[in-house]
Amino acid sequence: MRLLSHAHPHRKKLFSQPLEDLPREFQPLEKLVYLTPNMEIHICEEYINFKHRSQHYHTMSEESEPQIEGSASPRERILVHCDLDAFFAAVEILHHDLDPEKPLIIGSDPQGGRGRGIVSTCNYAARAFGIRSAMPVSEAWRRCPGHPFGPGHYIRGSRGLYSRASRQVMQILKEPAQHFEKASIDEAYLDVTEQVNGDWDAAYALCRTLQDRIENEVGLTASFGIAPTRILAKMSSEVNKPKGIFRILPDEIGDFFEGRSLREVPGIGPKRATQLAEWGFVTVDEAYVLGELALGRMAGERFASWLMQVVDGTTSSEVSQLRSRKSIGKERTFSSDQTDHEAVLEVLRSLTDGVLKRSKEMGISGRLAEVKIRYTGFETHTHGRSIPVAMDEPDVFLRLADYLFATNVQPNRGLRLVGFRLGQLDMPPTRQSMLLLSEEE
Ligand code: DCP
Ligand code: MG
Repeated sequence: MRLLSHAHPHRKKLFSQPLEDLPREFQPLEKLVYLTPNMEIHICEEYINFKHRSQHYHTMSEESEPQIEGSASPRERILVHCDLDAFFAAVEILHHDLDPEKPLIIGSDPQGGRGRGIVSTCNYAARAFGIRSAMPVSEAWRRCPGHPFGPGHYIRGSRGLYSRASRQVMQILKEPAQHFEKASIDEAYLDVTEQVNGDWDAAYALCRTLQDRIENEVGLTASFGIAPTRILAKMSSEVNKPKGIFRILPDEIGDFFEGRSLREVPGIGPKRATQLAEWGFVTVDEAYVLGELALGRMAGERFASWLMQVVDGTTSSEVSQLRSRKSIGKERTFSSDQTDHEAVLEVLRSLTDGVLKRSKEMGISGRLAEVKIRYTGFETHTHGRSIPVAMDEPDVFLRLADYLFATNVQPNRGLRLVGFRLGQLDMPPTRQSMLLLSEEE
């Protein structure tokens, strides 16, 4: 069965989707529409709860331009997704000069099979035993026990090593890309349309060069996906793993989804996939040919609309550090708990100043000021306030930090940590190319 794209050159579509339904990764961040611009907000860890948040966001898909054969049209982007192979395990193998042919499992202590934690990742030799990320480490041990019962080598892992390797790789990746976005410790999106002049073959060659550089300069192998949208690029980088490159040209999207399991689409979790399978849909094309209306009746309009867009290749192709970065923050833990709140406020001011300097360098502004206070005994509170429009004025945020601290700090309590975070970030599109990668502190 051949899939025909629903996309029409002049089709305009209003796409409405509740935020919670899609993974953060695929939410068009900058297009959130809030009912009340200056609402009170409550923040708990990274989860932001808006009192009066609109349930939906709306995005218009653009009218597409007529295409020039063999090259990307002005609006059609060439995106690259890079994902390192068995990342933590590969770094450990490199660092400890281990044999890559022997099964290596990174995760919590297996305690001879009684450990209660999970596996972070494992190398491909361990995957041959059926071991996977997020599997209970006791299950991993059952499949491939460690010394002296079996060949498994279990390591707890060291974040510092992974961060360092990640930084080296990201440095290589961001060099050629006008738009670069680190999406996690081992993956990044690049928009290379301009660099390769809209030429998909040149994009392939560029990925090969980057792959070689990462291997030669850092010692790690990476896989690349090249496609017109983020979600397609991400799916492509999985196809030829490890050390693979896979490309989906705009007119190959339908073929790509033929016979491909719905479960492989990022954003379709086990629950949704099981539900769809119960209705008889296991592959993407089976669900797609139903059409938006019929699928919507069963699985919900929003899901149906989104799936159609994934297959039509009309989901987001925006690459911007703002998509992955939710805030810029700095915090300080005191070597001994502080009772002098004036002194702590001074530290908070300097942290706030540092955050605003950083945001200015990055060309980013923000709408949300958040102060974090941790008391003796680890009790932690965060207090936030938003302003109507995004700004990068240090004075505004210094005043907000002062206010939030003064009105919320509990008198006579020892303070263990103080921090400031700028959230609800915004960045004019023209500044995006100036954005430099920087790690969260
Ligand atoms: N990770 C983790 N816990 C998980 C999943 C991943 O700690 N449940 C860590 C370990 C991985 C790293 O994140 O090395 C990157 O995740 P990936 O999903 O990209 O997995 P890998 O890079 O290990 O393997 P692959 O070759 O499939 O990309
Ligand atoms: Mg990976």
